[in-house]
Amino acid sequence: MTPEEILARPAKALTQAQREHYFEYGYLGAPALIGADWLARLNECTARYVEESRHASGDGRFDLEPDHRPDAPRIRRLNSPVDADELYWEFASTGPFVDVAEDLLGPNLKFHHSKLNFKWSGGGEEVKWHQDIQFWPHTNYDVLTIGVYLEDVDDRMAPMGVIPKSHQGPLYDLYDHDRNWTGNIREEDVPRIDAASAGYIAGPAGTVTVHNCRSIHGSPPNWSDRPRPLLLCAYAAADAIAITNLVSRAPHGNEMVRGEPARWARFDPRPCLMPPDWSRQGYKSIFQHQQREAAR
Ligand SMILES: O=C(O)CCC(=O)C(=O)O
Repeated sequence: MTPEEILARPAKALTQAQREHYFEYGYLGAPALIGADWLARLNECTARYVEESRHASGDGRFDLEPDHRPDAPRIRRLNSPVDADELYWEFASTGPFVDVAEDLLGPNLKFHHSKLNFKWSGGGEEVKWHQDIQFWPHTNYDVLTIGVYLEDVDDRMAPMGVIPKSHQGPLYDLYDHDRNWTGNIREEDVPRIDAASAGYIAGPAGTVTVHNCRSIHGSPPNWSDRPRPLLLCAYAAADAIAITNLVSRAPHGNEMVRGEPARWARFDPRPCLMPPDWSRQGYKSIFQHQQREAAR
């Protein structure tokens, strides 16, 4: 569907101005969109995983910072929360994210994957500038990621930043010159992206972030004294078909969450960089790639 066709449909969760902002700038922030009930359930569940992480090794469910300790957890990410706990799947497949996705992608929707980035207090690691679609190419770019801050996030807590209108610009090379996947835009390309123009999305707990899969985004280290938990779920229009098998073995990868599956794949002529073949070694998290831990 074109943006005009999508905008002509009645909105379910967003205002018309928020939808228009997404199509024009490639991202949006919707303050306090997720209600107190969902937040309380998600936070109660998340607190259990923080407890579990104290004795985790960091090789599967959790991505941990190198100095994580049982008495002082430092979690970068809970990988694929929808597979860890039924509550996260209930939220991702039936909660308000699905309405947000419908407002921006139309009525036929697939879930792709999820992650819960904690960005711990006292220096929780930065996410360097990158675009998502090179990690998981699809036949077109009607693919986006929706996030919700589970706690209040102010400007000092490393909110997510997005470069306005970068979804309409080029896709960048996320390999280094030795053809190693780094998962971030090369240093030499950063001056081209106008990082000073980034819009940073802060807000009270329940604030929703959305960014298109081509939008350049990232976030600085969190030097505040509070973690910044951001639950992220990626969705695709039903006719955007994943080109790689990244989520093909995930229980909910490419699962329809609303509407009808596509009978015809839709192709966008703009080329997409292909990621490495992660089917043998498995995908490491963006933090491990960007911090060059994946090759160790
Ligand atoms: O957590 C963030 O600030 C950004 C997350 C992100 O871009 C990612 O995990 O791909």
